[in-house]
Amino acid sequence: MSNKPRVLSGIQPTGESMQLGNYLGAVQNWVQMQDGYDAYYCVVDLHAITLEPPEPEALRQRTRIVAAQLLAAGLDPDRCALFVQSHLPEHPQLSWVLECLTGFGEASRMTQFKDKSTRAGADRQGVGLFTYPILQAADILLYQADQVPIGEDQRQHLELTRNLAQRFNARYGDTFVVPEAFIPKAAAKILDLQDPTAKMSKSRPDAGTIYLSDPASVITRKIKRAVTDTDGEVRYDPEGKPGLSNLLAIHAALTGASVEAVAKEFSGQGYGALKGAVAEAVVAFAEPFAARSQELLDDPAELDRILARGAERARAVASVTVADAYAKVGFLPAAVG
Ligand code: AQP
Repeated sequence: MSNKPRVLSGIQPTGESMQLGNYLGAVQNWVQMQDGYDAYYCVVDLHAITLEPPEPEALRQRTRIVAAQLLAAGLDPDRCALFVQSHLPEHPQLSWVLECLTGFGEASRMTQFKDKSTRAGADRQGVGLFTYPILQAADILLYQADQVPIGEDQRQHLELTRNLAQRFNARYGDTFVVPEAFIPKAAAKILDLQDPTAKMSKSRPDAGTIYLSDPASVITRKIKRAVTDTDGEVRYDPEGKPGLSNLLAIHAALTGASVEAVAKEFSGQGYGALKGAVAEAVVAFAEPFAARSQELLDDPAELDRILARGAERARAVASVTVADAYAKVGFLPAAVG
């Protein structure tokens, strides 16, 4: 048993690739946290059917793609447990108990549900979309995570997770670690390039989202066409100049500089020069990343072995948590033999 603090986070296998916001807002931190933490990272495929469910083969392929991309980003199966959520029935098992502790009004206040259900349209609002933050709470609490590295968009869900952990603990006795959010300062919310009032997302139109599998020419075009403003001054001002500030944040997060330093470097140069430099920085990251991801995808048997090892490590923790929680709730243990 490791005495390092534990970290857990997940990413959905929606779309054919992760997008730049997933990487800068979350995955970059996952990679950094592998050494100081006992790290569990999960491809949350159960969450990927909450909107329009993909074709079964597409879902399988997307799950492998995200896993390959996480490894290409720098996750090391010897230093973290990388696994697929649906390989562990413990996730829905715990989720049910947490659903029964969640208020209907409490779940209705989740802004991601409001956003996604509005975008999905009234006829495609499934109950799964409504309850997915509770499954997400189960994903986290199962592993007794101390820290959860996420983008700003997930802060409210983490707050729900904390509330549910505290509620369960108060009712049934100390069972769950109450986790803390770990949100990066610099790239907590990468914005849509075409609509900088919204976060960059796989479920938004393509033109505003940079996929890490996009070819260099597509990345460059998307950045050159990014919506900015008309005053022509390069300045970091997320409120007044969200589009431009987003470009500065992307550049800063990829190069390790501060947004202020990037703004200073490009001040007086016009938006074209900044966009060119941002495109270059994204391409310099995305090209080798895509090549490495493809190499890993070319050996699906090895990828599946890595995921099986990760699931085994995850199960060792998750099964203990579920057994404890179920016993505390009062479910009759199944007799052996
Ligand atoms: N734009 C973003 N900026 C910073 N962080 C972000 N994250 C997502 N978008 C941004 C972080 O990425 C992690 C994994 O996200 P996810 O794919 O599991 O779910 P999501 O937040 O719903 O991401 P998408 O791209 O918007 O997917 P769809 O459109 O399929 O729902 C999370 O930690 C998230 O904070």
